[in-house]
Amino acid sequence: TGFNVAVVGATGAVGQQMIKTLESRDFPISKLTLLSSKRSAGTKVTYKDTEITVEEATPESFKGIDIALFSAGGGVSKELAPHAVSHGAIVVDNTSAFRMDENVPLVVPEVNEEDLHKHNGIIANPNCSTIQMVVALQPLREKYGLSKVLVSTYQAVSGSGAAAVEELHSQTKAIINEESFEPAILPVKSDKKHYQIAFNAIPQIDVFTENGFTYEEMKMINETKKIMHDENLKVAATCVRIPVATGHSESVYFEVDAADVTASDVQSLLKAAPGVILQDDIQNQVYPMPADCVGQNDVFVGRIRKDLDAENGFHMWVVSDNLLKGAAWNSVQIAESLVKLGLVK
Ligand code: 11C
Repeated sequence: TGFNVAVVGATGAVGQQMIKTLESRDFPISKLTLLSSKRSAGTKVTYKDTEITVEEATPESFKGIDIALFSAGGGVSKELAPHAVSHGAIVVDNTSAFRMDENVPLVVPEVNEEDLHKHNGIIANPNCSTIQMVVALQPLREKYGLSKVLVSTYQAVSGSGAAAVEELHSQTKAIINEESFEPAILPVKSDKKHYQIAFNAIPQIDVFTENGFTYEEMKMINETKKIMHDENLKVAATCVRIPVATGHSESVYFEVDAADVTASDVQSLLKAAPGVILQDDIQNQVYPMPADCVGQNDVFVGRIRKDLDAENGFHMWVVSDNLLKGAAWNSVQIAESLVKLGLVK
């Protein structure tokens, strides 16, 4: 016995990971329906030794579906998620379409699982760079209070999709072979200019907003406040794309309310925190790196140290697989929480 589950965007970078995660978690599924755009329909995907043919997603695809995991872009979610809900499905949406909608809970189970009770059919999965940061900050916030967060990211190209990973590979080869190439995707496919990503760092993820921050930076700021239910939390972000295929890294500076907290207190707390693996032993050069975190569901934290000037300030380094905890795993984890809380009909 189990649920009728649909994955929308089944052939994409995140959709593929969702299918693998449902399988590895042994999620209780009676029937798995795989949906995509017309272009990718017909693709065959193996799930638990069974071959499933991907079908074109239409409003009628959701008849009889209990849980629909969406990761096919904001436009598809806006169009089809309401149809899924009207057919009685619960939607877990991994796009930015509904994240800031006040009727839609924005959930990271380690932080605000209880918000699931307030759902109206749609639950939003936050942006990847937000998720890994709030998992690492939440235990500190709970115990010591949190007043300020300043984050700089070092984000992998797979956050921008499979074509961006291909662009990193082809540019790297071209440069090594001293061949010419024309950047066409990064930083943002739809923006006016494109820049080299191989052997480079691009301080633009998503397009710019009117205040000088990019949308990616504003997602980290607004989503963190919403997930933590704290409009007064001070948050600022600088998001940078680096030539890593998968695994986002973040340098996070934060200030706590409590006095006399030590770096070792922070280490002990994070060592025991759900979803966190502490890798912090500078004597032995132990710290997290994206190459080591690919394929793992956890959030890895290291380089914890006290600021030299600010009494309540700390620095840490946070790394996670952006396609897993940042996307597919957090979505499946939300589905597991919905089942656990008895919220799926
Ligand atoms: C990136 N964070 O690394 C983006 C990808 O809002 O779900 C995820 C975009 C989103 O480019």
